[in-house]
Amino acid sequence: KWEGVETGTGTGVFVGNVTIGTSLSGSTYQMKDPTRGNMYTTNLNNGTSGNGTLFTKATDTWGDGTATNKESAAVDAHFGVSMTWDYYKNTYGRNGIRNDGVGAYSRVHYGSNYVNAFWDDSCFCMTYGDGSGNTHPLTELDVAGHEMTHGVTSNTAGLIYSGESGGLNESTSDVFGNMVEWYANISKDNPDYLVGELIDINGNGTPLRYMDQPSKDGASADNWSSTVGNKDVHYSSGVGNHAFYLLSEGSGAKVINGVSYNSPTFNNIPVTGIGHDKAAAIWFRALTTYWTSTTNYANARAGMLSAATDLYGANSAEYNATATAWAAVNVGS
Ligand code: ASN
Ligand code: ZN
Repeated sequence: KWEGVETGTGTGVFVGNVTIGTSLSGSTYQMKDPTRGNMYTTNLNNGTSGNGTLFTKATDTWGDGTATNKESAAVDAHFGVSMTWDYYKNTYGRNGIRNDGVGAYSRVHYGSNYVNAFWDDSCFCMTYGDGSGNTHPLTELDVAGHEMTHGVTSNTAGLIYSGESGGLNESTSDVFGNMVEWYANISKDNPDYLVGELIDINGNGTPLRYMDQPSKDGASADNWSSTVGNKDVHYSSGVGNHAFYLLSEGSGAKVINGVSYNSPTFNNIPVTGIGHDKAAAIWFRALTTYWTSTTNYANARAGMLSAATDLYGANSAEYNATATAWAAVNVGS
């Protein structure tokens, strides 16, 4: 600990009670973390432009877990950036989104009834709405990891946000968003292969997306087809999400942390998983070493095979599982 660096306590809407990195300026605490690239969190207070106002207060205790307390969503967002920062740093040695030690900031309470969250390269920041009725903020951990990963993708492969490369871009954000959940391992937000399962974006308790069988959302693709690149990138992402699930957990039915999954495959090709940590390591190496702005699903498979060779060897179980997982979503054979 050094001058000005503090550890605060917060209660988020989704994370529950956590410690967050803060700082002390004079006698005022700030929601700003010098230990993670000075990342900070601001209040847009229903506005839709500008940097927002840095969260500050006289005590280092933030939020109460309710969405009406404006600090609660900020605690979730701030904690989400912390865990994403720590995941990339401690897993891959990546020092922030650009690997330059600079933290991205978060803006919460964007607009009114805004049911989305987004990353913006130009402000190097992410933004969260308060959801339907302004009572369902979008500040879940896997959403924070998803949005920050858009920054990582922009600064590495640079996958163009349309067609198959756009689906792969979205899938990369879903993959690492969920990896952040596994890394943080919070009991109030159990790690899973679902995206946005706590934010109740559909109003009926269902998640935004499912990686085991993406078509469960009613729109996403389970497998590659020649027209999959015509879908919205949040639906063509299903091909990549399904491949990641299969590479991690394998095909068929499974219960993990109390959640039931079922992952049928293209042509019933059986897949044996290698675990999400190895699957993510192969994905990350492909993203940062082999993929380019125009990488489609066939190229994604090729890049991951090269990455698997680098990490585990040419005839490794991990290489073979990567080949089979992509074949099982109709990419290569
Ligand atoms: N939440 C969405 C996403 O990160 C926003 C968008 O459509 N770009 O993909
Ligand atoms: Zn996205």
